[in-house]
Amino acid sequence: AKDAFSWEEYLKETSSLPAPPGCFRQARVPPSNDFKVGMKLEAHDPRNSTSVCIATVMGLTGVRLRLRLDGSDNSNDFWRLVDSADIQPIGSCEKNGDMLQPPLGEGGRQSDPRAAGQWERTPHLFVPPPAGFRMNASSWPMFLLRTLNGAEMAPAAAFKKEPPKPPQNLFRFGMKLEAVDKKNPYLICPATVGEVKGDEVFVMFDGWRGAFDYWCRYESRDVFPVGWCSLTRHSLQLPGNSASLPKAVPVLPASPSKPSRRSMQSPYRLPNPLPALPVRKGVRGRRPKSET
Ligand code: MLY
Repeated sequence: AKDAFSWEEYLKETSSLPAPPGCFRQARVPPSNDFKVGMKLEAHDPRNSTSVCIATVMGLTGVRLRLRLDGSDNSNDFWRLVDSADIQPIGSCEKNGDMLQPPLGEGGRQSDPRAAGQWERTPHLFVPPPAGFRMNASSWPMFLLRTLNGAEMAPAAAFKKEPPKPPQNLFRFGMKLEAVDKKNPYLICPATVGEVKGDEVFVMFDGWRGAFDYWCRYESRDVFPVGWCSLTRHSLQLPGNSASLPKAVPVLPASPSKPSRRSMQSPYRLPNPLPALPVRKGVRGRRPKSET
């Protein structure tokens, strides 16, 4: 179909190359997603990564899980790959001699005055109390056991081993990839490496004028090789339709020898007629802005 996104055509249109798979901390062959909605597991609290909480699988998208910490509201859902080191089967925490924690923050129950002083005494299991549950130290453990008892726990075999880090940052300026939009983390979008600095990579979302761009480490689990979404049957966003260039084309470019980051972004579905934009060429030959 004309409006279906094709990396093959897009790479041609933008004279760009995909980042090779060896750049990424992702399995060469994506794992299967053997989770089911409603299953419970243990997850590191994204807002407090040292604490491990009970979470429920709210949805499946490709090989990612939409997770919600039990006791947290629906505004703090987060997404993890089935081979993420941030998730583990129920019981792992106890096995390791760690304590399960209630989720942190406004959505969590820590702010509930009824909970004051209770959490420190919470045993290894934590499940949020139902509304109106009156916590007291003696009924709490029983409640936890009963609630987990009725729940389906994700089987150990569903958790896949996290792939190893590539030995070094192999990303280079201008390479294309698929990346999680951190502001809308259910979305994976076409993106371009805008800069590389040490172990960090600047991820630029094609056609979004920089509004969603971010720096991440090269071994981030939020970046994927071109083709990943199609391979894992995750939906891939279209590039944005903004030209990603200054609105007014400067008469005299400030520094013609240094291509701006923005000029790397690939116009996709530009308005017709096109504004007089500098011709994008020689993407492959360009040097990174900074390699130090
Ligand atoms: N409604 C949001 C969605 C933006 C998504 C951008 N990603 C795909 C880079 C907005 O328009 O701000």
